[in-house]
Amino acid sequence: GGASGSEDLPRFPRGFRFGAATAAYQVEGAHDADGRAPSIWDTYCRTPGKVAGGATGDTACDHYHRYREDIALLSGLGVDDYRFSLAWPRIRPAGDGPVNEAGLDFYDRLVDTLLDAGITPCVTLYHWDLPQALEDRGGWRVRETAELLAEYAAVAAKRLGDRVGRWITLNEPFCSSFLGYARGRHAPGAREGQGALAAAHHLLVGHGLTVQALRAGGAREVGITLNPDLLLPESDTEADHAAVRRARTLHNDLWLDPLFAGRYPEHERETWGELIEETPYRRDGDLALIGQPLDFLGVNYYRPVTVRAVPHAEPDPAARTAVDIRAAELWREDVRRTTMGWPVVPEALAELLTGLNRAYPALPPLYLTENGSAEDDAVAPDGAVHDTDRVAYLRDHLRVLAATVAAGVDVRGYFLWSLLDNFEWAFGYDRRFGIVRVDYDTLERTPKDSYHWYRSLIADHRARHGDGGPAAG
Ligand code: GBH
Repeated sequence: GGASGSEDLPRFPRGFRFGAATAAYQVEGAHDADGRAPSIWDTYCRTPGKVAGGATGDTACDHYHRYREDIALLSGLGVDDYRFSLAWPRIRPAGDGPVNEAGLDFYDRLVDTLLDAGITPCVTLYHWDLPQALEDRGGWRVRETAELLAEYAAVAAKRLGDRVGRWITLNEPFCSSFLGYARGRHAPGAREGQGALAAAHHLLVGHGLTVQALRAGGAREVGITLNPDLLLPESDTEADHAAVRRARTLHNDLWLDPLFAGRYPEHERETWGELIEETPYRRDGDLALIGQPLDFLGVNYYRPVTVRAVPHAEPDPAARTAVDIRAAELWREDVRRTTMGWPVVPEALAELLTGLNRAYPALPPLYLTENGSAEDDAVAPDGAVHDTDRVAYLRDHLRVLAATVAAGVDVRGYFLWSLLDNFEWAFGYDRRFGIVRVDYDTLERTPKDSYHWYRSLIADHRARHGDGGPAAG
Protein backbone atom coordinates (compact mmCIF):
# COMPACT_ATOMS: atom_id res chain seq x y z
CA GLY A 1 0.00 0.00 0.00
CA GLY A 2 1.05 3.61 0.48
CA ALA A 3 0.50 7.04 -0.93
CA SER A 4 2.40 6.32 -4.15
CA GLY A 5 -0.03 3.54 -5.01
CA SER A 6 2.66 0.87 -4.78
CA GLU A 7 0.02 -1.90 -4.99
CA ASP A 8 -0.11 -1.05 -8.71
CA LEU A 9 3.62 -1.46 -9.24
CA PRO A 10 4.96 -4.52 -11.04
CA ARG A 11 6.71 -6.96 -8.69
CA PHE A 12 9.97 -8.74 -9.38
CA PRO A 13 11.81 -11.45 -7.47
CA ARG A 14 14.64 -10.68 -5.06
CA GLY A 15 17.89 -10.06 -6.90
CA PHE A 16 16.25 -8.73 -10.07
CA ARG A 17 18.30 -5.76 -11.26
CA PHE A 18 17.14 -2.36 -12.47
CA GLY A 19 19.13 -0.05 -14.69
CA ALA A 20 19.09 2.67 -17.31
CA ALA A 21 20.91 2.83 -20.64
CA THR A 22 22.57 5.29 -23.04
CA ALA A 23 25.11 5.06 -25.88
CA ALA A 24 28.25 7.10 -26.52
CA TYR A 25 27.42 8.90 -29.74
CA GLN A 26 23.87 9.63 -28.59
CA VAL A 27 24.83 11.46 -25.38
CA GLU A 28 28.52 12.34 -25.13
CA GLY A 29 29.05 15.22 -27.55
CA ALA A 30 32.64 16.57 -27.28
CA HIS A 31 33.19 15.11 -30.72
CA ASP A 32 36.72 16.44 -31.11
CA ALA A 33 37.82 16.56 -27.47
CA ASP A 34 40.99 14.93 -26.17
CA GLY A 35 42.01 13.21 -29.37
CA ARG A 36 38.70 11.67 -30.48
CA ALA A 37 38.65 11.06 -34.24
CA PRO A 38 35.52 10.98 -36.43
CA SER A 39 33.32 7.91 -36.52
CA ILE A 40 31.07 6.89 -39.40
CA TRP A 41 28.25 8.74 -37.64
CA ASP A 42 30.17 12.04 -37.68
CA THR A 43 30.55 11.60 -41.44
CA TYR A 44 26.97 10.48 -42.00
CA CYS A 45 25.56 13.44 -40.02
CA ARG A 46 27.56 15.78 -42.23
CA THR A 47 26.10 14.26 -45.40
CA PRO A 48 23.19 16.49 -46.45
CA GLY A 49 19.75 14.90 -46.24
CA LYS A 50 20.70 11.97 -44.03
CA VAL A 51 19.75 13.09 -40.52
CA ALA A 52 16.59 15.04 -39.62
CA GLY A 53 17.24 18.75 -39.22
CA GLY A 54 20.89 18.30 -40.18
CA ALA A 55 21.55 17.27 -36.58
CA THR A 56 24.90 15.88 -35.42
CA GLY A 57 26.25 14.39 -32.20
CA ASP A 58 28.82 17.19 -31.91
CA THR A 59 27.33 18.36 -28.61
CA ALA A 60 24.41 15.95 -27.99
CA CYS A 61 23.76 16.03 -24.20
CA ASP A 62 27.36 17.06 -23.49
CA HIS A 63 27.51 14.05 -21.20
CA TYR A 64 31.29 14.04 -21.72
CA HIS A 65 31.46 17.15 -19.54
CA ARG A 66 28.29 16.67 -17.48
CA TYR A 67 28.64 13.01 -16.53
CA ARG A 68 28.77 13.82 -12.81
CA GLU A 69 25.35 15.44 -12.98
CA ASP A 70 24.03 12.47 -14.97
CA ILE A 71 25.40 9.99 -12.46
CA ALA A 72 23.71 12.02 -9.71
CA LEU A 73 20.45 11.51 -11.65
CA LEU A 74 21.11 7.76 -11.76
CA SER A 75 21.82 7.84 -8.04
CA GLY A 76 18.53 9.59 -7.41
CA LEU A 77 16.75 6.87 -9.36
CA GLY A 78 18.35 4.20 -7.22
CA VAL A 79 19.35 1.95 -10.12
CA ASP A 80 21.67 -1.01 -9.62
CA ASP A 81 23.22 -0.77 -13.08
CA TYR A 82 24.10 1.78 -15.74
CA ARG A 83 24.56 0.56 -19.31
CA PHE A 84 26.66 2.86 -21.50
CA SER A 85 28.94 2.36 -24.46
CA LEU A 86 32.59 3.19 -25.08
CA ALA A 87 33.50 5.19 -28.16
CA TRP A 88 36.09 3.26 -30.14
CA PRO A 89 37.19 6.55 -31.86
CA ARG A 90 38.10 8.00 -28.45
CA ILE A 91 40.12 4.98 -27.38
CA ARG A 92 41.86 4.03 -30.62
CA PRO A 93 41.03 6.91 -32.94
CA ALA A 94 42.34 5.44 -36.20
CA GLY A 95 40.84 2.02 -35.50
CA ASP A 96 44.31 0.57 -35.37
CA GLY A 97 47.59 2.21 -34.38
CA PRO A 98 48.17 4.19 -31.20
CA VAL A 99 45.86 4.05 -28.17
CA ASN A 100 44.60 7.43 -26.95
CA GLU A 101 45.15 7.57 -23.20
CA ALA A 102 43.08 10.75 -22.83
CA GLY A 103 40.07 8.93 -24.26
CA LEU A 104 40.52 6.08 -21.81
CA ASP A 105 40.86 8.61 -18.98
CA PHE A 106 37.29 9.76 -19.58
CA TYR A 107 35.91 6.25 -19.09
CA ASP A 108 38.13 5.81 -16.04
CA ARG A 109 36.52 8.87 -14.46
CA LEU A 110 33.05 7.73 -15.49
CA VAL A 111 33.52 4.24 -14.02
CA ASP A 112 35.04 5.54 -10.79
CA THR A 113 32.22 8.04 -10.32
CA LEU A 114 29.63 5.30 -10.89
CA LEU A 115 31.29 2.98 -8.41
CA ASP A 116 31.47 5.78 -5.82
CA ALA A 117 27.72 6.14 -6.28
CA GLY A 118 27.18 2.42 -5.75
CA ILE A 119 26.16 1.83 -9.38
CA THR A 120 27.47 -1.12 -11.37
CA PRO A 121 28.80 -0.26 -14.83
CA CYS A 122 27.67 -2.42 -17.73
CA VAL A 123 29.79 -1.60 -20.77
CA THR A 124 28.81 -1.97 -24.43
CA LEU A 125 31.92 -1.99 -26.61
CA TYR A 126 30.31 -1.23 -29.94
CA HIS A 127 27.13 0.83 -30.27
CA TRP A 128 27.59 1.75 -33.96
CA ASP A 129 30.38 4.35 -33.90
CA LEU A 130 33.03 2.74 -36.11
CA PRO A 131 36.19 4.85 -36.60
CA GLN A 132 35.83 6.48 -40.02
CA ALA A 133 39.39 5.44 -40.86
CA LEU A 134 38.25 1.81 -40.79
CA GLU A 135 35.24 2.49 -43.00
CA ASP A 136 37.70 3.98 -45.48
CA ARG A 137 39.33 0.53 -45.58
CA GLY A 138 36.05 -1.31 -46.15
CA GLY A 139 34.37 -1.09 -42.76
CA TRP A 140 32.41 -4.16 -41.68
CA ARG A 141 32.61 -5.56 -45.20
CA VAL A 142 36.14 -6.68 -44.39
CA ARG A 143 37.30 -9.17 -41.79
CA GLU A 144 40.10 -6.95 -40.56
CA THR A 145 37.50 -4.77 -38.81
CA ALA A 146 36.43 -7.78 -36.71
CA GLU A 147 40.03 -8.37 -35.65
CA LEU A 148 40.48 -4.72 -34.75
CA LEU A 149 37.28 -4.72 -32.67
CA ALA A 150 38.81 -7.44 -30.51
CA GLU A 151 42.08 -5.50 -30.19
CA TYR A 152 40.20 -2.42 -29.06
CA ALA A 153 38.20 -4.56 -26.61
CA ALA A 154 41.44 -5.90 -25.13
CA VAL A 155 42.69 -2.33 -24.63
CA ALA A 156 39.45 -1.32 -22.90
CA ALA A 157 39.41 -4.43 -20.71
CA LYS A 158 43.00 -3.89 -19.68
CA ARG A 159 42.25 -0.36 -18.49
CA LEU A 160 38.77 -0.87 -17.01
CA GLY A 161 38.54 -4.59 -16.32
CA ASP A 162 39.56 -4.27 -12.67
CA ARG A 163 36.32 -2.30 -12.09
CA VAL A 164 33.98 -3.33 -14.93
CA GLY A 165 32.59 -6.84 -14.58
CA ARG A 166 29.86 -6.94 -17.21
CA TRP A 167 30.58 -6.49 -20.92
CA ILE A 168 28.38 -6.40 -24.00
CA THR A 169 30.30 -6.94 -27.22
CA LEU A 170 27.85 -5.48 -29.77
CA ASN A 171 24.58 -3.57 -29.71
CA GLU A 172 22.08 -4.68 -32.36
CA PRO A 173 24.44 -5.89 -35.08
CA PHE A 174 21.33 -6.08 -37.30
CA CYS A 175 21.32 -2.26 -37.38
CA SER A 176 25.08 -1.97 -37.98
CA SER A 177 24.90 -4.29 -40.97
CA PHE A 178 21.48 -3.98 -42.59
CA LEU A 179 20.52 -0.38 -41.76
CA GLY A 180 24.11 0.73 -42.40
CA TYR A 181 25.03 -1.30 -45.49
CA ALA A 182 21.67 -2.22 -47.09
CA ARG A 183 18.90 0.19 -46.16
CA GLY A 184 21.26 3.17 -46.05
CA ARG A 185 19.36 4.71 -43.10
CA HIS A 186 22.27 4.43 -40.72
CA ALA A 187 25.97 5.19 -41.19
CA PRO A 188 27.76 4.56 -43.47
CA GLY A 189 24.62 4.85 -45.62
CA ALA A 190 25.39 2.09 -48.14
CA ARG A 191 22.76 0.19 -50.13
CA GLU A 192 24.29 -3.17 -50.93
CA GLY A 193 23.53 -6.86 -51.22
CA GLN A 194 26.62 -9.00 -50.60
CA GLY A 195 28.36 -6.17 -48.70
CA ALA A 196 25.65 -6.11 -46.04
CA LEU A 197 25.67 -9.90 -45.65
CA ALA A 198 29.45 -9.87 -45.33
CA ALA A 199 29.11 -7.08 -42.73
CA ALA A 200 26.66 -9.19 -40.72
CA HIS A 201 29.07 -12.11 -40.71
CA HIS A 202 32.07 -9.98 -39.79
CA LEU A 203 30.15 -8.45 -36.89
CA LEU A 204 29.51 -11.96 -35.56
CA VAL A 205 33.16 -12.91 -36.07
CA GLY A 206 34.13 -9.68 -34.29
CA HIS A 207 31.84 -10.68 -31.44
CA GLY A 208 33.54 -14.09 -31.19
CA LEU A 209 37.06 -12.64 -31.21
CA THR A 210 35.99 -10.05 -28.64
CA VAL A 211 34.58 -12.72 -26.31
CA GLN A 212 37.98 -14.44 -26.45
CA ALA A 213 39.83 -11.17 -25.80
CA LEU A 214 37.59 -10.26 -22.87
CA ARG A 215 37.84 -13.72 -21.29
CA ALA A 216 41.63 -13.66 -21.70
CA GLY A 217 41.54 -10.31 -19.89
CA GLY A 218 39.62 -11.82 -16.98
CA ALA A 219 36.13 -10.43 -17.70
CA ARG A 220 33.54 -11.96 -15.37
CA GLU A 221 30.35 -11.69 -17.47
CA VAL A 222 30.22 -11.41 -21.25
CA GLY A 223 27.20 -11.14 -23.53
CA ILE A 224 25.79 -9.57 -26.67
CA THR A 225 22.72 -7.39 -27.25
CA LEU A 226 20.37 -8.20 -30.13
CA ASN A 227 17.06 -6.78 -31.27
CA PRO A 228 15.14 -9.92 -32.16
CA ASP A 229 11.70 -9.12 -33.52
CA LEU A 230 8.37 -10.63 -32.64
CA LEU A 231 7.05 -11.02 -36.19
CA LEU A 232 3.37 -11.43 -36.93
CA PRO A 233 1.81 -12.19 -40.33
CA GLU A 234 -0.76 -9.69 -41.54
CA SER A 235 -3.01 -12.57 -42.59
CA ASP A 236 -3.08 -16.33 -42.30
CA THR A 237 -2.13 -16.83 -45.94
CA GLU A 238 0.84 -19.00 -46.86
CA ALA A 239 2.36 -15.96 -48.58
CA ASP A 240 2.35 -13.88 -45.39
CA HIS A 241 3.69 -16.77 -43.32
CA ALA A 242 6.52 -17.14 -45.83
CA ALA A 243 7.20 -13.40 -45.56
CA VAL A 244 7.42 -13.78 -41.77
CA ARG A 245 9.89 -16.65 -42.27
CA ARG A 246 12.12 -14.43 -44.44
CA ALA A 247 11.89 -11.51 -42.03
CA ARG A 248 12.70 -13.88 -39.15
CA THR A 249 15.75 -15.11 -41.02
CA LEU A 250 16.99 -11.53 -41.45
CA HIS A 251 16.13 -10.13 -38.03
CA ASN A 252 16.51 -13.16 -35.75
CA ASP A 253 17.90 -16.42 -37.13
CA LEU A 254 20.93 -14.91 -38.86
CA TRP A 255 22.14 -13.85 -35.39
CA LEU A 256 20.62 -16.34 -32.96
CA ASP A 257 21.36 -19.51 -34.93
CA PRO A 258 25.16 -19.08 -35.11
CA LEU A 259 25.27 -17.70 -31.56
CA PHE A 260 23.12 -20.32 -29.84
CA ALA A 261 22.53 -23.24 -32.19
CA GLY A 262 25.85 -23.70 -34.03
CA ARG A 263 24.37 -23.25 -37.51
CA TYR A 264 23.67 -20.75 -40.26
CA PRO A 265 19.95 -20.08 -40.74
CA GLU A 266 17.86 -22.77 -42.39
CA HIS A 267 15.90 -20.39 -44.62
CA GLU A 268 18.75 -18.21 -45.89
CA ARG A 269 18.41 -19.39 -49.52
CA GLU A 270 14.69 -18.69 -49.48
CA THR A 271 15.40 -15.24 -48.00
CA TRP A 272 18.33 -14.00 -50.07
CA GLY A 273 18.44 -16.19 -53.18
CA GLU A 274 21.54 -15.62 -55.27
CA LEU A 275 22.89 -13.09 -52.77
CA ILE A 276 23.74 -15.91 -50.38
CA GLU A 277 24.87 -18.52 -52.90
CA GLU A 278 28.47 -17.45 -52.55
CA THR A 279 29.71 -16.73 -49.02
CA PRO A 280 33.47 -16.25 -49.37
CA TYR A 281 33.51 -14.40 -46.03
CA ARG A 282 32.54 -17.59 -44.13
CA ARG A 283 35.58 -19.58 -43.02
CA ASP A 284 35.96 -23.01 -41.47
CA GLY A 285 35.85 -22.62 -37.73
CA ASP A 286 33.74 -19.47 -37.76
CA LEU A 287 30.68 -21.14 -36.25
CA ALA A 288 32.72 -22.36 -33.27
CA LEU A 289 34.25 -18.91 -32.87
CA ILE A 290 30.87 -17.17 -32.98
CA GLY A 291 29.12 -19.70 -30.78
CA GLN A 292 31.33 -19.54 -27.69
CA PRO A 293 29.35 -19.77 -24.45
CA LEU A 294 27.98 -16.48 -23.17
CA ASP A 295 26.91 -15.45 -19.69
CA PHE A 296 23.83 -13.62 -20.91
CA LEU A 297 21.89 -12.44 -23.93
CA GLY A 298 20.75 -8.83 -23.99
CA VAL A 299 17.43 -8.22 -25.72
CA ASN A 300 16.23 -4.80 -26.83
CA TYR A 301 12.47 -4.71 -27.19
CA TYR A 302 10.24 -1.85 -28.28
CA ARG A 303 7.41 -3.23 -30.44
CA PRO A 304 6.10 -6.19 -32.44
CA VAL A 305 6.32 -6.10 -36.23
CA THR A 306 3.47 -7.07 -38.54
CA VAL A 307 4.61 -8.33 -41.92
CA ARG A 308 3.03 -8.69 -45.36
CA ALA A 309 4.36 -10.42 -48.47
CA VAL A 310 5.31 -7.96 -51.24
CA PRO A 311 7.19 -8.27 -54.57
CA HIS A 312 10.88 -7.40 -54.77
CA ALA A 313 11.48 -3.64 -54.64
CA GLU A 314 14.17 -4.06 -57.30
CA PRO A 315 13.31 -6.36 -60.23
CA ASP A 316 16.95 -6.68 -61.30
CA PRO A 317 18.52 -9.33 -59.01
CA ALA A 318 21.97 -7.80 -59.47
CA ALA A 319 20.77 -4.47 -58.06
CA ARG A 320 18.97 -5.86 -54.98
CA THR A 321 19.99 -4.86 -51.46
CA ALA A 322 20.05 -7.37 -48.62
CA VAL A 323 16.85 -5.94 -47.09
CA ASP A 324 14.89 -6.51 -50.31
CA ILE A 325 13.41 -9.81 -49.09
CA ARG A 326 9.78 -9.46 -50.26
CA ALA A 327 8.50 -8.66 -46.76
CA ALA A 328 7.10 -5.27 -45.77
CA GLU A 329 6.45 -3.95 -42.28
CA LEU A 330 2.88 -2.72 -41.80
CA TRP A 331 1.80 0.47 -40.10
CA ARG A 332 -0.78 -0.66 -37.53
CA GLU A 333 -3.86 1.42 -36.79
CA ASP A 334 -5.49 -0.80 -34.14
CA VAL A 335 -3.31 0.20 -31.16
CA ARG A 336 -1.66 3.36 -29.86
CA ARG A 337 1.59 4.28 -31.57
CA THR A 338 4.50 6.22 -30.08
CA THR A 339 6.08 9.16 -31.90
CA MET A 340 8.33 6.61 -33.63
CA GLY A 341 5.13 5.22 -35.16
CA TRP A 342 5.72 2.04 -33.19
CA PRO A 343 2.64 0.12 -32.00
CA VAL A 344 2.36 -0.30 -28.23
CA VAL A 345 1.73 -4.01 -27.56
CA PRO A 346 3.20 -4.99 -24.18
CA GLU A 347 2.02 -8.65 -24.36
CA ALA A 348 4.26 -9.13 -27.39
CA LEU A 349 7.25 -8.86 -25.06
CA ALA A 350 6.14 -12.01 -23.23
CA GLU A 351 5.59 -13.80 -26.49
CA LEU A 352 9.03 -12.80 -27.75
CA LEU A 353 10.94 -13.90 -24.65
CA THR A 354 8.99 -17.12 -24.24
CA GLY A 355 9.49 -17.92 -27.92
CA LEU A 356 13.26 -17.35 -27.72
CA ASN A 357 13.48 -19.60 -24.69
CA ARG A 358 11.58 -22.35 -26.50
CA ALA A 359 13.48 -22.05 -29.80
CA TYR A 360 16.98 -22.07 -28.26
CA PRO A 361 17.53 -24.61 -25.47
CA ALA A 362 21.10 -23.33 -25.03
CA LEU A 363 19.99 -19.74 -24.44
CA PRO A 364 21.84 -18.12 -21.51
CA PRO A 365 20.03 -15.92 -18.93
CA LEU A 366 18.45 -12.82 -20.43
CA TYR A 367 18.62 -9.13 -19.68
CA LEU A 368 16.24 -6.66 -21.22
CA THR A 369 18.99 -4.23 -22.23
CA GLU A 370 16.62 -1.63 -23.74
CA ASN A 371 12.94 -0.79 -23.49
CA GLY A 372 11.20 2.57 -23.51
CA SER A 373 9.23 4.96 -25.68
CA ALA A 374 9.55 8.22 -27.57
CA GLU A 375 6.68 10.57 -26.76
CA ASP A 376 5.61 14.13 -27.37
CA ASP A 377 6.54 15.57 -24.01
CA ALA A 378 4.84 18.83 -23.14
CA VAL A 379 6.56 21.05 -20.61
CA ALA A 380 4.06 22.40 -18.08
CA PRO A 381 4.21 26.10 -17.09
CA ASP A 382 5.96 25.12 -13.85
CA GLY A 383 8.61 23.23 -15.85
CA ALA A 384 7.34 19.73 -15.01
CA VAL A 385 6.96 17.07 -17.71
CA HIS A 386 3.84 14.96 -17.23
CA ASP A 387 4.71 12.17 -19.66
CA THR A 388 1.74 9.98 -18.85
CA ASP A 389 2.00 7.97 -22.07
CA ARG A 390 5.58 6.99 -21.26
CA VAL A 391 4.63 6.06 -17.69
CA ALA A 392 1.84 3.85 -19.06
CA TYR A 393 4.22 2.28 -21.59
CA LEU A 394 6.81 1.48 -18.92
CA ARG A 395 4.28 0.25 -16.38
CA ASP A 396 2.58 -2.06 -18.88
CA HIS A 397 5.83 -3.49 -20.24
CA LEU A 398 7.27 -4.02 -16.77
CA ARG A 399 4.07 -5.79 -15.70
CA VAL A 400 4.35 -8.14 -18.66
CA LEU A 401 8.03 -8.67 -17.90
CA ALA A 402 7.25 -9.47 -14.25
CA ALA A 403 4.66 -12.03 -15.36
CA THR A 404 7.15 -13.55 -17.82
CA VAL A 405 9.73 -13.91 -15.07
CA ALA A 406 7.11 -15.40 -12.75
CA ALA A 407 6.27 -17.91 -15.50
CA GLY A 408 9.85 -19.16 -15.42
CA VAL A 409 11.74 -17.27 -18.13
CA ASP A 410 15.20 -16.45 -16.74
CA VAL A 411 15.40 -12.66 -17.06
CA ARG A 412 17.89 -11.12 -14.64
CA GLY A 413 17.39 -7.41 -15.15
CA TYR A 414 15.82 -4.47 -16.98
CA PHE A 415 17.50 -1.41 -18.49
CA LEU A 416 15.28 1.51 -19.36
CA TRP A 417 16.04 3.32 -22.63
CA SER A 418 16.86 6.01 -21.95
CA LEU A 419 18.15 7.98 -18.99
CA LEU A 420 18.24 11.16 -21.11
CA ASP A 421 16.60 12.55 -24.22
CA ASN A 422 19.37 12.12 -26.77
CA PHE A 423 20.48 11.93 -30.41
CA GLU A 424 18.05 9.44 -31.96
CA TRP A 425 20.17 8.51 -35.01
CA ALA A 426 18.49 9.39 -38.33
CA PHE A 427 15.74 11.20 -36.39
CA GLY A 428 18.24 13.59 -34.78
CA TYR A 429 16.81 15.34 -31.72
CA ASP A 430 13.20 15.08 -32.93
CA ARG A 431 12.44 11.96 -30.90
CA ARG A 432 12.62 11.98 -27.12
CA PHE A 433 13.16 8.66 -25.30
CA GLY A 434 14.44 10.10 -22.00
CA ILE A 435 12.96 9.85 -18.52
CA VAL A 436 14.97 13.04 -18.03
CA ARG A 437 14.25 15.93 -20.38
CA VAL A 438 17.21 17.67 -21.99
CA ASP A 439 16.79 21.27 -23.10
CA TYR A 440 19.11 21.37 -26.11
CA ASP A 441 19.64 25.14 -25.83
CA THR A 442 20.72 25.20 -22.20
CA LEU A 443 21.53 21.47 -21.77
CA GLU A 444 19.54 21.64 -18.57
CA ARG A 445 18.19 18.29 -17.29
CA THR A 446 14.66 17.93 -15.88
CA PRO A 447 13.40 14.60 -14.52
CA LYS A 448 10.03 13.74 -16.04
CA ASP A 449 7.12 12.03 -14.27
CA SER A 450 8.43 8.73 -15.68
CA TYR A 451 11.70 9.26 -13.79
CA HIS A 452 9.77 9.61 -10.54
CA TRP A 453 7.63 6.60 -11.39
CA TYR A 454 10.66 4.40 -12.12
CA ARG A 455 12.26 5.57 -8.88
CA SER A 456 9.19 4.47 -6.89
CA LEU A 457 9.17 1.11 -8.64
CA ILE A 458 12.78 0.49 -7.62
CA ALA A 459 12.18 1.76 -4.09
CA ASP A 460 9.11 -0.48 -3.74
CA HIS A 461 11.12 -3.48 -4.95
CA ARG A 462 13.82 -2.80 -2.38
CA ALA A 463 11.36 -2.23 0.44
CA ARG A 464 9.51 -5.48 -0.26
CA HIS A 465 12.72 -7.46 -0.33
CA GLY A 466 14.19 -5.67 2.65
CA ASP A 467 17.10 -4.44 0.59
CA GLY A 468 18.55 -1.01 1.20
CA GLY A 469 19.89 -0.76 -2.33
CA PRO A 470 23.24 -1.00 -4.04
CA ALA A 471 25.00 1.28 -1.55
CA ALA A 472 23.90 -1.02 1.28
CA GLY A 473 24.85 -4.25 -0.38
C1 GBH B 1 17.77 0.93 -30.40
O1 GBH B 1 17.58 0.87 -31.77
C2 GBH B 1 19.16 1.45 -30.23
O2 GBH B 1 20.00 0.52 -29.60
C3 GBH B 1 19.22 2.77 -29.55
O3 GBH B 1 20.45 3.35 -29.81
C4 GBH B 1 18.07 3.61 -30.01
O4 GBH B 1 18.17 4.92 -29.54
C5 GBH B 1 16.80 2.98 -29.51
O5 GBH B 1 16.72 1.63 -29.87
C6 GBH B 1 15.53 3.68 -29.96
O6 GBH B 1 15.37 3.61 -31.34
O7 GBH B 1 13.07 2.54 -40.54
O8 GBH B 1 15.16 2.14 -41.68
O9 GBH B 1 14.71 4.31 -40.73
C7 GBH B 1 16.39 0.29 -32.18
C8 GBH B 1 16.50 0.10 -33.64
C9 GBH B 1 17.01 1.71 -35.28
C10 GBH B 1 14.80 0.85 -34.97
C11 GBH B 1 16.47 2.73 -36.24
C12 GBH B 1 14.28 1.87 -35.93
C13 GBH B 1 14.77 3.01 -37.92
C14 GBH B 1 15.23 2.36 -39.18
N1 GBH B 1 16.02 1.25 -34.36
N2 GBH B 1 15.29 2.19 -36.86
S1 GBH B 1 14.50 2.89 -40.61
